[in-house]
Amino acid sequence: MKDSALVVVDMLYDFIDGSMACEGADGAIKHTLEYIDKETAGTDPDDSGVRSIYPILFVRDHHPKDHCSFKEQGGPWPPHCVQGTHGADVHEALQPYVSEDLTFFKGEDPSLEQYSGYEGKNVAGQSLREVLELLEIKNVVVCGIATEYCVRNTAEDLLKAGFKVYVLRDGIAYVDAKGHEEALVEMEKEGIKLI
Ligand code: VGL
Ligand code: ZN
Repeated sequence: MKDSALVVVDMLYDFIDGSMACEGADGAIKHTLEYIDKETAGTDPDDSGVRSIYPILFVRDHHPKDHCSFKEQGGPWPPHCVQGTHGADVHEALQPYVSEDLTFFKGEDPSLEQYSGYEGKNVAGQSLREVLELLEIKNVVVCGIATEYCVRNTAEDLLKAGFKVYVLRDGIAYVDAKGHEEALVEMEKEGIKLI
């Protein structure tokens, strides 16, 4: 698709095989890699014959060690994605596609839960939203972890902002199977396309 970007949400070790290992994470990474390969090396799916330039943006949960979402602070989660730890790193299979300008950090404020990557910031202080606008993106494909939390919130914020939003059905992993299925149904109702 023309004017498209892929947003990879929280494909980070703590959500893959760490303190919050999610169901389906390995499969989601594999599918995402296949999708990237197809989109960057294959023919354009809208058949215009023109290969699109397809930016890949990464969202990273990036918490201080006393973040309010952690159990010790009264939050719902075990400590995860603590700044400077391996658990906060993007999976190595995706590293070749990572660039600093297109990496957006969220959850850095100790007193704020931030599931959506939409207002995540890169090192230059630009938000995901700003960069998508600068790149004149109209269609956003979202994949990542976890369906019910960061994927859903990011996809919904993008939809509200006027982007066409697609979620890679096989490129997502989840905390809870029922929550995952419910989130997919809700997202579809709202106008997010599952592809
Ligand atoms: C997430 C729970 C806590 C997510 C992040 O990436 O979905 N979930 N922090
Ligand atoms: Zn988090």
